[in-house]
Amino acid sequence: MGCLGSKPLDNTMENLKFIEEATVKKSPGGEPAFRTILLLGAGESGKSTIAKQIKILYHGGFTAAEAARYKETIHQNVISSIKTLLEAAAIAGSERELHSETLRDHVLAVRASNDRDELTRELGESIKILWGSGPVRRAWEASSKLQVIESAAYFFDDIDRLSSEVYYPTNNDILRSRTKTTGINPFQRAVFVPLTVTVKMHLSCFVSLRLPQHASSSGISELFFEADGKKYKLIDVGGQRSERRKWLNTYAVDEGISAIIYCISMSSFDQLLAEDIRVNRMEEEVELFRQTSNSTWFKDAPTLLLLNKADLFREKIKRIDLKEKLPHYTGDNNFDEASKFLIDKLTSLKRNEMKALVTCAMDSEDVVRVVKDATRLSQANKMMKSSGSQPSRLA
Ligand SMILES: Nc1nc2c(ncn2[C@@H]2O[C@H](COP(=O)(O)OP(=O)(O)OP(=O)(O)O)[C@@H](O)[C@H]2O)c(=O)[nH]1
Ligand SMILES: [Mg+2]
Repeated sequence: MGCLGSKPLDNTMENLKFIEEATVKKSPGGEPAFRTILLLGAGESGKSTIAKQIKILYHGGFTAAEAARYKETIHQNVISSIKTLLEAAAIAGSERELHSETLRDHVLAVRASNDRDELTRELGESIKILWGSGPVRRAWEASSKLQVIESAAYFFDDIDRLSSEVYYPTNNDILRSRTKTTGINPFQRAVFVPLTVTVKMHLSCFVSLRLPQHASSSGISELFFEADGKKYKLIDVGGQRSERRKWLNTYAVDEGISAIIYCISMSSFDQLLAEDIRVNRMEEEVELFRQTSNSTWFKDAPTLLLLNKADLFREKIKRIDLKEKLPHYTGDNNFDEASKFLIDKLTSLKRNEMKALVTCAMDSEDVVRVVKDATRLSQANKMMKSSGSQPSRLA
């Protein structure tokens, strides 16, 4: 059962019922039966994590099949992270230490493993020993220069549990897992064709298309939920450069976009962009926000800006001097002062209605606030565009 007095909607059958009801109820020119909220932001800013939290809050969590797929993802995250750290340690000159008697066999075991392998007890033991070693710790401390997921330490610290034969991912593990979102499946839009019979006739086809595919994409790209008696569709897109041109496809949905939840990672100020390691992540995020929120297509949608990963930011500023990394920042390494600086800077870049929140996507209370504000913005939006003309390019 979902919380907040909401109606739980399973991803498949219940979602289809929801769509069918909404489609039937919609009258031409009338109030739409549900409103669409779009999640935007650069890669790894936390969009899918917000969507997962909403699924936990409003659908009551994940099914056993979904959890099994997340288990694979988590194992892949762990193996690829330790391999990246080992490579970095070797490049940083720790190869001799890695060949020491205590580490050698464990290094070999990890290097011989494949990202898609199962995380066995033995491999888990090797990772545990390596995670406690000097070369890997030093590589982790310099990890903002690497492409390693920020949840890696959380996973390594709990490696015994994760590599156990009876391991079953908790909601927290699932929230920490990482898969890049790729694309919006064009078939998903076909569901909105007002032919309920189509939905019925091709039920199995639609069900399979809408199932999360954790192995190849993030899992949730569309999620339906009901809050305060109103229905919403949440669209989660991929944020990496190659994915952004697909953002405009979201305009082809029937109802138009009633609000945007825009994620920016606060902890990205010292990180390098996965797509181009010459670029600072936060600079990319700020410029992308400026462009997107003033583009012809998105500028009128009320925006809830999330300064996300506040927990990581809070930890990071204990050891990294913000003045050195954050252009134009002259204040102290103080959380409130730095957050205000970022909010002011980002708010000044958007001309139309927006509200900013500092969030940690791991924190369900924060996500409850996000839903409250986003649905309020969505309901207050009287300017919803209906689809029809599809834009060609992001300005
Ligand atoms: N500690 C912490 N980790 C977070 C937070 N938000 C997201 N993450 C983690 O950051 C990683 C990336 O998050 P995603 O939600 O996959 O990012 P995304 O914006 O969907 O990325 P793309 O799909 O590539 O566009 C995941 O491992 C999350 O667990 C947060 O507020 N705090
Ligand atoms: Mg994603």
